[in-house]
Amino acid sequence: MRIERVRLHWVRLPLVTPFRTSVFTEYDREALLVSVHTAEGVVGWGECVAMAQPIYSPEHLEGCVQILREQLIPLVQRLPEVTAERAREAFTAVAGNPNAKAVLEMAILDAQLRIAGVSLAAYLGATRTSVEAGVSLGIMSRDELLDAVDRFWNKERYRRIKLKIEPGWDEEPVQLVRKFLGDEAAIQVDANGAYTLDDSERLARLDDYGLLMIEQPLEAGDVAGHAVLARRLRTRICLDEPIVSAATAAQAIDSGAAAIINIKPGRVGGYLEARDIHDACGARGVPVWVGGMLETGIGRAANVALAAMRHFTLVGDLSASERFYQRDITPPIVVRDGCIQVPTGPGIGVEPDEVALEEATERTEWIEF
Ligand code: OSB
Ligand code: MG
Repeated sequence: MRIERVRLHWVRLPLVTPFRTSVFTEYDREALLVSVHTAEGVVGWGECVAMAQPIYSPEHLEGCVQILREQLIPLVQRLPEVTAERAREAFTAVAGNPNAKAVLEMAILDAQLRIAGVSLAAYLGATRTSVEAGVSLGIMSRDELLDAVDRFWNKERYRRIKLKIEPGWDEEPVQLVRKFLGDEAAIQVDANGAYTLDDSERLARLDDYGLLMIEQPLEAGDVAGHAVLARRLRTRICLDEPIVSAATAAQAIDSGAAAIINIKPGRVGGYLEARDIHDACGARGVPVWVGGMLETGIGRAANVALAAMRHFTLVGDLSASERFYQRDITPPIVVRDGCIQVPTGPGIGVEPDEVALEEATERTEWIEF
């Protein structure tokens, strides 16, 4: 494959409702799409899931743009033959910056698979043709929360509900939703690092509600603290923020800090590392699930393909486009009977809708190879 040029697309999509976590509130999804244009006449797409501000992770969108322009794209320009596997190898010359690496690797992989006529799911060795939908619900009022869980669990038959929590909003929403949905409902919580070990007793109160897991109770840097907390809780701990590679996943598991791993391709540097984490966790008997970053249809479709792999036995943050967006930039990803079909077309299996993309695009930039 030969790349002729790359295009950066700055897009902004308003969220249908604000998304509030313990650390940020989003009103719009500002995303960066990367398209790779090849001599073979094929275009590959990637989505950068870094946020506009470095709050959930140290990266931010404009930082990613700079790393792409000054570091990663030049590394790809120097490759005699471009493949996602070679780009990934070349990117090891740059420390960190997983979201920037992931978007370029994804666009290259999409182009390469389109040329080969292979779907991302098939390339990853996926074993399912559809995946169960899960929804992540932000911090909101009691009434809004009951409306939301009624919609997603009862009406749309999503298979799992995740509640964002923080000190002061933890046992209350969990108790409310458990009572409303009953004992069978699959419920988990995500604190985005809002607690400390001093909160152990308060977190242990959540043990009475039959949660699937608690995600990232302590700050990202405190992996060892999670191992201590795990001994104080019956609820299993899942790590998100600090897991950046198969090696960090293996260490978190082997040290007792994590019983479950949330895999986000952006956070770990791409779909190839995500696959390796899936394999490492599978080898340890640790279940994994695909996390979400409020993706547009581009990232969402690719995440669905990833979730179709064997060891993704827990429901991911995989929801319909309409959960976040009135109008997605691709034909909408839909949930039917609580499930999403795995795309079967070449590459990620979806493309932007030209009109919708145009409407959401604030500016673009071409980079010649
Ligand atoms: O911590 O899982 C998280 C969204 C943005 C940043 C961090 C997180 C999230 C979510 C997933 O909870 C939301 C989704 O895409 O469904
Ligand atoms: Mg999380």
